[in-house]
Amino acid sequence: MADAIAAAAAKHPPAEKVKYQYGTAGFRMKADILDSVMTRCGLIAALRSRSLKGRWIGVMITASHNPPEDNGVKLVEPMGNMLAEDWEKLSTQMANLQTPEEVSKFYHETATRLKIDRTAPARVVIARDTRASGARLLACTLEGLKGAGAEYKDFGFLTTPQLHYLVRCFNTEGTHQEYGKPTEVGYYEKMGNAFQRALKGKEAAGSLTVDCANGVGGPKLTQLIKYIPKEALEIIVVNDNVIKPESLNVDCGADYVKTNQRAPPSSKAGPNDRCCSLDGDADRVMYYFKDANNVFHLLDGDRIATLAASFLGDLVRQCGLADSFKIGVVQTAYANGASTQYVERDLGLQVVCTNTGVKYLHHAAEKMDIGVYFEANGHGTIIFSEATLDKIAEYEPRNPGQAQALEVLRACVELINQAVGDALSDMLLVEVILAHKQWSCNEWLATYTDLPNRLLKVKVTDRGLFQATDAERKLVKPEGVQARIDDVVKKVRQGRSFARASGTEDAVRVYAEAATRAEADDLANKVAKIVETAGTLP
Ligand code: 16G
Ligand code: MG
Repeated sequence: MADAIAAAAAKHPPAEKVKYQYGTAGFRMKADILDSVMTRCGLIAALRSRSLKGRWIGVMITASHNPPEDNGVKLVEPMGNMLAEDWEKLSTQMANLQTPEEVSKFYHETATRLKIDRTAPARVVIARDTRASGARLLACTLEGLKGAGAEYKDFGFLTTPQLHYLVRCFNTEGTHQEYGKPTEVGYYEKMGNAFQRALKGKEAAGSLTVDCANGVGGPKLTQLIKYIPKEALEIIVVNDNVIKPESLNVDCGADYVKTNQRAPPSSKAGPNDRCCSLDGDADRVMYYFKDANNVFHLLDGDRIATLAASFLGDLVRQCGLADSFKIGVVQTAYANGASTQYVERDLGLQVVCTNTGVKYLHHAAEKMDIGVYFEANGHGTIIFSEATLDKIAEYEPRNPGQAQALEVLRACVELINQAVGDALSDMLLVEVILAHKQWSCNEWLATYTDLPNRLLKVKVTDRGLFQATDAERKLVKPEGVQARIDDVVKKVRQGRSFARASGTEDAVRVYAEAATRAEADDLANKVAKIVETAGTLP
């Protein structure tokens, strides 16, 4: 066994002078320096599975919204969660070892230290997005899996959430928590059925145009549409060119729309046409439309969270279950202050703020009966605690009104991908809610008014100097910087601003919001200046 592991590692030596890091969402960098990382992730995935006595672990090869020449890999825990933090560290250590012998030694020493039975079965589900480098990197990963003697199932091209779905399905097969059929078709059937049941005869007003970022979401949405009757919802798929992988995320996709605050240039949507954009691996979604005056409006993750929280709140009340469980909303510091206020004051729900990154929000939501979690950038989902799920399943309605609401609630539970944020699932949920409320995007937008805000990126000598606390809303280091930020913030009406080191790029991000656009811009610039001065070493 020792030799097989060293032999696998020997096939792909690490790139010279590169420091690899399992970041916020796995390893992500230029694809041409990832071969060694993939093989070693194969080994780690196998070991992780063995540490859990052969439960299925997921490996997703993707770099999400990054440019086409990048790629990456992330590992998925048995219930579809992101990799446990101590295993992120092990992955980073493994990726940075130099020789095959060191890799083999690390594998065995880790197994011994963590009391992992090396003869236990190792089971891994693997998939990739549509990047040109994906086939090569898959082969590198398989080398690691084979070296470790793992059993694996390669599902070819999938969206990231589909892979998370499959992992959860395999691990819950035959239990009372069975999540679904562990096949790609099983995913479409589950979504399609749940969507129709949740609609309960309601129809979406007008069509929905979906920009798929020229990524894997395109062909997968085209499959999913076969399970959705056109009378219920007409979906127009655009930017679904996966034959030309160099067009991935270029001038389209969720990140383009969020960053540029405009529709993709290729968009042919007319006034009031409902549109949304997925990112490259379809785990985040952004809604938007142009109004009658051709003004662009974004309906981001905050909007999806508020829409879903208010709808679920109503449903739970209509079922007569209002006293049985509490709905909470999880946001990050990037959530617009107006959305936080809307949830707390208008919806009367609790808001929790966490660090940026899906795993932090997910963990916070797991502590709630019903946890609605979304980042402003469109990552997110809703999770129901086990006790909540049992109660919803067992509840006996007392009148036809309750029965109706309960059916919709149960269908929504099925429709929502509880393994991880899923652009396709989130999109169908939004469509269900808009259909029930008979709302257009205008009415959705009118629920509250966003505070004007500005996001800036500041280049610094070492972003590691910037250490934050309080869900990344306050800097503890460099010393004195937070006091200077507080000073400029307090002079601005409804001012709020924070700076945090990016987890994915070599930069510090500055966010500011205020009562007016001019004040928000001015505040952002002032805080950026403070950060720049503190972060530039003489
Ligand atoms: C990653 C995270 C995303 C987060 C973003 C922040 C996942 C799957 N993705 O893309 O949640 O918003 O990083 O990037 O966790 P930043 O640290 O560069 O601002
Ligand atoms: Mg993504």
